Amino acid sequence: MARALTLARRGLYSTDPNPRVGCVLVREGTIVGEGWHRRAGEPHAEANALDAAGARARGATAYVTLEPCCHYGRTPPCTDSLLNAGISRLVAAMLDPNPQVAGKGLAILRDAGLAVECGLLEADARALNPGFIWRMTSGRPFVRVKLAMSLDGRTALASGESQWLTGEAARGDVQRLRARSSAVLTGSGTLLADDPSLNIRLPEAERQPLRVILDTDLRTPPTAKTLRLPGSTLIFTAVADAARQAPLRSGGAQIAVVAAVDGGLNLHAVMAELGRRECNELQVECGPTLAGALLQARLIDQLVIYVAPLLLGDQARGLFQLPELTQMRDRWALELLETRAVGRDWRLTLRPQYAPAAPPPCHGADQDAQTG
Ligand code: AOF
Ligand code: ZN
Repeated sequence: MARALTLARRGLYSTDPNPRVGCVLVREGTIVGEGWHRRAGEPHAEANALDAAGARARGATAYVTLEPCCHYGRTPPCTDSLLNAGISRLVAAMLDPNPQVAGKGLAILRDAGLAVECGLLEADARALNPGFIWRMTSGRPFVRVKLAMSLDGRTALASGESQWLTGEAARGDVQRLRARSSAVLTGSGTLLADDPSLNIRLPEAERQPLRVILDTDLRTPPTAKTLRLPGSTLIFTAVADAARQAPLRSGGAQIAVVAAVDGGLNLHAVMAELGRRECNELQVECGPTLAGALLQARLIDQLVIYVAPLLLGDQARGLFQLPELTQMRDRWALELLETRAVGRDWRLTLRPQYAPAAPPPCHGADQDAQTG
């Protein structure tokens, strides 16, 4: 299964909106075939592994990082292929949260007489697909907010100048976080101040994530750099007036209208629409206004903060615009998940404490997880 997870990781930048999945076929202690899912529309991990194994798949055990599908999507059901190939035992790391599968894949294989187990290295399998799991279970993307700050917690000078806080290695790391995301989102404030490209400039990136701008009053200029780059841009606004939208539409942007609340957009409506557009992981790179609004809406699932070894002083801007706290017990508590050095900077990965617990573990994991 560890090998299957390694294979699945090869799809980190390319399977979207599908999950990253790997499969290893073992017979008499020998690997007879392996495969991974590369891209939506192309064969699933199991199909690739079966193809590699050929006749040697008969009687083998299949280790798959996700429950095999049992439905016709862009490709036929993997349960059929596994049965036709004569697999005798199947070990899955986790159930497929897709309601079209959700336990039915394992039930079909069990009913057909295979020995079926689920839950092996489940935590690792879940960590591979936070966005897919989140979207399938809640209808909205997994929201990762990336921020960069000085050691004294400042993101920009009072003038707004913020380039370049972090070093080259951290900026490369951000490129990789973008590359694994379905979409990269920013607010109109950042767009107007920095004119960011929001794209991926990595040789290994096979696709450009959707670029998303939250722009309540439709202030985005049709000349914005991000609109001219390959890939799609989606602007959320409260402005329903077609005449005001026209210059941006003819500049190539898609526009979605959502209601305004408290001077900003209804962020839950934005996330629901991104979920409908099959957005798994959403990377937010924004200023303090949007970061504060997302936190207050309890829509931040993960915070990635790069800390640069420099000081900007107390006149510089902070990370989150939030209502003043008058008592410590109202503080925003964060759980620190990881710290690591990235070049000359530090990367902190955190989870706001309000985040709901992970979905329950695989059914049957307790009775079936005894695999050698
Ligand atoms: C598997 N193995 O490698 C993947 C699975 O449109 P399709 O045919 O690609 O189906 C997509 C759905 O199949 C996806 O939502 C998820 O439930 C499952 N993905 N399943 O058995 C794989 N990528
Ligand atoms: Zn499948």
